[in-house]
Amino acid sequence: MGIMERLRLERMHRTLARGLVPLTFALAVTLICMGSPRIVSAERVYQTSNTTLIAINDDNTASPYPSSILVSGVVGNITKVTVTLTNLSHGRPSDIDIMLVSAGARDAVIFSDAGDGVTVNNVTLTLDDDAVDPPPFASGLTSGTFKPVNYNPPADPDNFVNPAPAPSGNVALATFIGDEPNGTWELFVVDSVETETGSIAGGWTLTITTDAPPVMAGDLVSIKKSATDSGQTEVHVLSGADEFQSFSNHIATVLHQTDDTWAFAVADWDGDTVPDVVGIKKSLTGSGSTEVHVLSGTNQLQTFSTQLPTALQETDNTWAFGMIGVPGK
Ligand SMILES: [Ca+2]
Ligand SMILES: [Ca+2]
Ligand SMILES: [Ca+2]
Ligand SMILES: [Ca+2]
Repeated sequence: MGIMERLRLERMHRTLARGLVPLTFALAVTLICMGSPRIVSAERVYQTSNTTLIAINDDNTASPYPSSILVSGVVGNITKVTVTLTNLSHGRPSDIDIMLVSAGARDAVIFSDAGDGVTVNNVTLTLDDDAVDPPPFASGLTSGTFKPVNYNPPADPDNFVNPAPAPSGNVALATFIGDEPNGTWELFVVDSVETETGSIAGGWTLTITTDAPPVMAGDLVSIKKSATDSGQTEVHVLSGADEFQSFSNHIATVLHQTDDTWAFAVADWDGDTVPDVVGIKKSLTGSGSTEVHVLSGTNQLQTFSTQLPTALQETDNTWAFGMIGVPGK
C-alpha cells in the first residue's frame, strides 16, 4: 500500500469514527470489514408520535380506536420497529390489551394482560424485541424498555373488535421487518375486564429503523473506475447532510473496473425515490451503440436494474452525459 493510499484510508477511518449526524434523521453507521476498501452500510431511524391522549374506557375499546400515525418519506427496508407508550396510567393494568397494525396491514399484539392489578400512574413503556425481559405478569409495571408480550390468562380475553383485524397471533415487533413503512400505522387499545379504567396521556411513539440506501439525495457521489482495491468499480459517497465533511458509504459495486470508455451519472432511474448510479458505456460495446447500465440504489448497487443499448452510436471523449429521473416509472 502506497503512502497516499495509507493516508487516504486513515483519513476515511478517522472520518468514520467521528460518526454522522444528518439534519433530519439519526444515522447510525455500521462498519462491515470486507477487506479493502472499508465498506459501510448505513441505517436510518425515523420517529413519529401521536401525542393525543388515549382514554382506556372500562371493558371497552379505547378512544380513539385506533390511534393512528401517518408515516411518510421513509426510504429503505424496515429492519426494526419499537413502540413507546407515554404516561400510561391504569387502576388495573392487566385489563389492557394493545395491538399494532402496520401500513402494510400486518399485526402484532404487543402488550396484553401484563402488570397484574397494581395501579400505575404515568409509567412510560418502550416495547422492543431487543429488551431483556417482558413486562411482568404478576407484579406492577415500571417505566423502562421491555419485550412485547401477550399473556393469556383464562379469565381475561382480548376483545379486539372491528375495525381491528382478527389477531394473527404475532407478538414480536419483528413481525414488521421488511414491511411497508409508509402509510397509516394503527394502535388498537382495549380494556377487557370490568371496573378499572386508565389512559395513555402522552400517546405513543413509533420508531422505524431502515437499511438506508447507499446513495441519498444531496450526497456527492465519487466514482473510482479503475485501480481499485476491490477490483470492481467503486462508489465513495460524501454526505450532503454533513456538508461533504465525511463519507457515508464506500461501496464495491457489481460493475467490473471501468475505463475511459465509460461515463457515469446519478439519477433515480426507476422512480422509487432512491438514487441509482448509471453507467454509460460509450465504446467497445457489444451492441455497437452507446449503452446504459443502471446500478440499483435500492439493492446497494449490487444488481443492475437494466442494461440497454441506445439509439446513439458509440461515442468518444467529444461527448458527455447526464440523466434525470423517470417520474412514475
Ligand atoms: Ca392476552
Ligand atoms: Ca386481555
Ligand atoms: Ca377495566
Ligand atoms: Ca431508484
